[in-house]
Amino acid sequence: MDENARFLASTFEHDGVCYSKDTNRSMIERPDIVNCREDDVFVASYPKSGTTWTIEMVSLVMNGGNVEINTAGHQQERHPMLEAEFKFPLWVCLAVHLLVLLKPILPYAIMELSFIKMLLVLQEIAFESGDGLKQMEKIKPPRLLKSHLPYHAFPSQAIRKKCKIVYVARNPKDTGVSFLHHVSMGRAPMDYKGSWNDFYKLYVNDKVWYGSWFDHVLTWWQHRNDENILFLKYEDMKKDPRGAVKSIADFLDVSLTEDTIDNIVEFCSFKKMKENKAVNFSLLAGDSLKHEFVRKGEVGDWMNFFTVAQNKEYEKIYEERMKGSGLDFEW
Ligand code: PPS
Repeated sequence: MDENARFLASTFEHDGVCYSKDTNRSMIERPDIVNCREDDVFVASYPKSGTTWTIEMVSLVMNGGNVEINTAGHQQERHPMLEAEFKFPLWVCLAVHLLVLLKPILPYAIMELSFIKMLLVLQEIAFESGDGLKQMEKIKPPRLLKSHLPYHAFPSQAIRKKCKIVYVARNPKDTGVSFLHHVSMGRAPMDYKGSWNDFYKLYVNDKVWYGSWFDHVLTWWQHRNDENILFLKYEDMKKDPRGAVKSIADFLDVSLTEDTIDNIVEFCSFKKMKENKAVNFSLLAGDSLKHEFVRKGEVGDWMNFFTVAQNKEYEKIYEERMKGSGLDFEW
């Protein structure tokens, strides 16, 4: 089986949108099953648009810039992805459960083995918070939650109750390149072994998780003026991170001192986020990943990947799909 066929075999489709099998299918089919509170806040996005970065900013704005809270646990535990439902092989589940049972009597030397440590972290982070629906019930309000769901599949209670939603979008070329690195990180389901040229075929044909970038971004864009939605762009955040923190604070009716804003910007800088174990995936996977999660964080990395022909084809699609939308990106 070629890599693209193997990738597609680990997905399912609903309403014409492709999803990873680690997505909660019942939630996609029944957006009304998610219990939302009026004070829930969401960060929504197409994958690889700067979601983790935005969540850190929103989270710090909500807690008044208290960075200690944000280093206490992995972001996935604090702000779970609603639709995540990670499915692990049976042997991993058995090994983790056995380890948890034996933990009190196992010698220190064994507990220090990196494989054992990894299983324990998996148990703490992935088993618990890898089920978004369960994890969100454990968090104290006001909750900040993550989702990559398209507007039509977003929890209907959140829309009806006018929960605040920060949507972040990134130009589709850099998003596509970042997406390739994500699916190729090395751990199933992110164990894609194809090249950029292979992945481009999936991307341009909307056969990647969460489907078409255009459908996703443009549908949310149509709601940009809804009172409960703040639409941000990754490229603007790069240029003016302070401005982004301020607009998030205004949107959430939080007043912050200038110093606090500076601290949030600093804590969420690319350099700091790359080192921050609570966001950079190193807790989940040690040093074994092929690509870092907080990888390059640049505008324009697509130029290192798109061929001239791919760029020409993509520009044409972009012109057609974005025409008249009033939305544009710098790349
Ligand atoms: S995910 O898996 O969909 O939640 O990924 P997401 O967080 O949306 O996007 C990951 C990309 O965001 C980059 N990133 C940042 N860029 C700038 N500044 C900061 N602080 C920052 N933090 C994360 C990250 O490096 C990924 O982009 P690429 O292009 O792969 O580097």
